[in-house]
Amino acid sequence: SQGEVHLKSGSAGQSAGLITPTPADYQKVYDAVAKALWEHDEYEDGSYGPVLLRLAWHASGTYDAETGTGGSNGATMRFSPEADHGANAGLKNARDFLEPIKQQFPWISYSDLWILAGVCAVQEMQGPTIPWRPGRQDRDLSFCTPDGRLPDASKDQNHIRAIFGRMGFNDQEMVALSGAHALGRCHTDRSGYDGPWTFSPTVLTNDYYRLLLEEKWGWRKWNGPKQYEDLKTHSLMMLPTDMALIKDPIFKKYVEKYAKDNDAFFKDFSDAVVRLFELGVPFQSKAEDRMTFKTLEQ
Ligand code: ZEM
Repeated sequence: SQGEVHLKSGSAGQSAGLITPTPADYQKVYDAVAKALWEHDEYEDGSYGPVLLRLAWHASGTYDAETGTGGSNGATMRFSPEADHGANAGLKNARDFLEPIKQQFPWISYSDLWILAGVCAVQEMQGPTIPWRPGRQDRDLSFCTPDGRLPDASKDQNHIRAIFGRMGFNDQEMVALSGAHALGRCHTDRSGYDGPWTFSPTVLTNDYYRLLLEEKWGWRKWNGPKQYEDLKTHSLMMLPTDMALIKDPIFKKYVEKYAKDNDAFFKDFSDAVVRLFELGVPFQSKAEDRMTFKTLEQ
């Protein structure tokens, strides 16, 4: 039945056979991801964390509440056509990063591993604890979702509401999830956009909201897609969808709240990410069965 897997002897349970992995087994996977994160600080701004979080988000964000299709169950981004969807450009870096960990713990599904790695990325980048539970099963390419389910950064608040509404999120959750853009950067060879949102792209803070409100933003003058730059340093960026969060009065109220209160952001971000990461997963476990991981530092 679901949850029972073949644990290699020595890797977790002492004897080979069908047994259910324990939270301690999953903590070992967490630790391996966290260790690899710290070991591979040669990547970009010093961490694979942002791109790992983006992988978990793009695996989850294909969910369609009406048909129950998409979501993190399946890890169908391993396959064409989903791997080649424009929105997923660059995420091979994250999948390849996790491959040795999948080899080390062959009993975990890719789909559980990708989401666990997203949790690990958030926590190791000093974000809030993200409770997690296993139960995702890998599926074949016939479960790939059609292109176009992930948000298009050139659009406005109506698009944000349409895309995240399709997943079942409300306005407050949409703004809370967007705070992930404190992390990482845009790449001209992936999305076409360029640059980071904050000055500390490998530490999760509420800076995204503060910068949105406090900086002066103008269109960047360049040949790339329309994006904003901060007029003081010209080194930060905002996407049109980011700026929509302060153009829309309802979204803006939440931006103001999170800009003032990092604890409120962390709490709401964690709750919304837990929901995001579980969309469409046919769990047999209960919400109370979620486990929490210790960071390497703890
Ligand atoms: Zn993002 N995101 N995202 N996002 N995102 C990018 C990068 C990252 C949008 C979007 O178009 C883009 C959420 C919501 C939305 C992350 C996490 C989350 C990039 C740059 C774009 C264009 C990609 C590149 O060039 O590499 C849009 C339009 C969104 C909603 C309206 C949500 C929700 C996220 C997580 C909860 C992260 C961590 C990155 C940085 C990736 C990296 O490689 O540094």
